[in-house]
Amino acid sequence: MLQFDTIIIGAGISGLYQLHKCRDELNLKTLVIEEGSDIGGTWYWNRYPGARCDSESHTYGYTFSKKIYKNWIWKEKYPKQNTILKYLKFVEKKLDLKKDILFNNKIISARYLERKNLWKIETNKNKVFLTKYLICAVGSLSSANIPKIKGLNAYKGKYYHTGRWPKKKVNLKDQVIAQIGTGSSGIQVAPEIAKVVKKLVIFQRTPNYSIPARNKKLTKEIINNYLKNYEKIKKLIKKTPGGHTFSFPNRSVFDFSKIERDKIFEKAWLKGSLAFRACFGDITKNLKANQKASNFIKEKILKIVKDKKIAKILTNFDHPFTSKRPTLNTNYYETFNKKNVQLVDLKTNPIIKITKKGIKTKNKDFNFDKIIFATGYDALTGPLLSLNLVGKKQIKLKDYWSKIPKSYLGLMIPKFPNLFIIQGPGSPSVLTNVPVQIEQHVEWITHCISFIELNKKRSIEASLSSAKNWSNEIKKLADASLFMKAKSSWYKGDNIPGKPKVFIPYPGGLPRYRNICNKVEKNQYKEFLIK
Ligand code: N01
Repeated sequence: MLQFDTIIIGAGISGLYQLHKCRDELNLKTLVIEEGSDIGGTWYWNRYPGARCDSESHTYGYTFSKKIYKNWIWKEKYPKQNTILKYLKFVEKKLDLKKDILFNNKIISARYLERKNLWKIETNKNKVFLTKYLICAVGSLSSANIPKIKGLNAYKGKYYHTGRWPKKKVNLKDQVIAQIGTGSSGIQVAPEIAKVVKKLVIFQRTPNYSIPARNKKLTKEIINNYLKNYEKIKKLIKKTPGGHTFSFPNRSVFDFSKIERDKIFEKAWLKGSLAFRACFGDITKNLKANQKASNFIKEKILKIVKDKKIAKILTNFDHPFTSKRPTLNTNYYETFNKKNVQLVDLKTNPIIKITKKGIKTKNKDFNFDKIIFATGYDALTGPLLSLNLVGKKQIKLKDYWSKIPKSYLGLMIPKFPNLFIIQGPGSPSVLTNVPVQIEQHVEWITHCISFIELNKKRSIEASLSSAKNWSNEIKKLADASLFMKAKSSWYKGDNIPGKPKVFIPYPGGLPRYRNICNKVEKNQYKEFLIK
């Protein structure tokens, strides 16, 4: 049985950086195990038409190396899936990472052997490894959720999930296609496929707020400017709550007249960015202020969509703006003006079952050549639970997390020694521009392992009391936020039957979180049990 110092699960943005740090900085014998046939993580699996990031490209990547930052040119404001893959391949080559990655192996179990102080890892290809440190770099949005709709097995056509899109081109040309789901993925996929299909029927359960992305080619001037400002950008994205370049101003929605306020909203709408929510400091905090932003977006949609009935269904919001993940779009609302696009409101006309030929709703039987599920993920906890982790005293993670995903800082779990999580539940993760959080996590984990090794310790484990306090802190912050005003959201586990209904990520913002993590490190991990 091959033994390593560190095994990292996942070769996405986090796994690649963690490999570099463990292997090249700590000189640990390190292996990455990856289910896919290549690197990329999220950007390997999400190949659906229209897949694009909604963080601005010059902030979406690694900042740890000036050389890497300055030698890669982003050509568009928002990078598309394939561009991000190319970028990651460029980084991989620079750091020579592939030689330590085992592809096409899915972890089927990971068990802590107490006496040996080693993790035993098994893959679906019957490979077994031992390791002292196990680092889960499995992503927060990688467990695709295909809802259990009656009849799916009987369906004769092909169906796809956006997050598991095949490598081989999916032929959609002149076909009749169903799309279920209108979150970030659905909003991106619909306008792209509407261009080629004979008919697209979009099944919407809840309308989402979406701001125009206004993607564009970057001019030489913009490119030179961001390259020149590498140090500044690197500092700035560490200071803002979401790891973007924008922060929230002090000004309130109520400091302005409607005309003045709408001018500010209009400017942000025309610019196109997630920064729309930061037009005023109170949009994400105060329901009444939030309503003003919500009304502005609603008015815009009502103007774009020509059919009044459809426009009404698209604006029948049941949650405050930003209480669920806000999205950016390219011609999403305009798509509903096309003759080949139809919207089905699942609130009034729910799906009864999937049939051999298509979908039966309360009011109609549809035939489809293919069905696209843009139905999201078992977010944050799902990817970790799928590893079948077993900690001290044979405790299964699935049982340990049956009521709440207990962790400290989202980085470590009591009873699971030497197991680290990047982007885990209990960390800011999905509420941030992901690579910024990833770098912070990878660096914290690297320092922590270095501390254990230098001090010749056997193991480190989050204490029960620190995990309990951390859950309370998350609850307190979430309860005071607008996130809890959403009737149903994957931030709270509402989208997966049987999942604990608690707010999962840490909602206190990156700077506050980073300070806490830094303090823990400076105090030599007092909140942890070290042996
Ligand atoms: O998934 P989602 P996503 N019947 O969960 C609907 C990141 N991301 O893949 O709102 C009918 O947001 C569900 O309806 P409802 C980003 O963090 C980023 O779109 O639950 N409908 C919803 O409309 C994002 O937030 C980017 O009522 C069902 C949709 O499916 C996260 O990934 C791009 C249903 C799911 O939306 C997830 O986004 C893509 C059912 N049984 C993703 N079950 C960018 O950076 C679910 N739905 C641009």
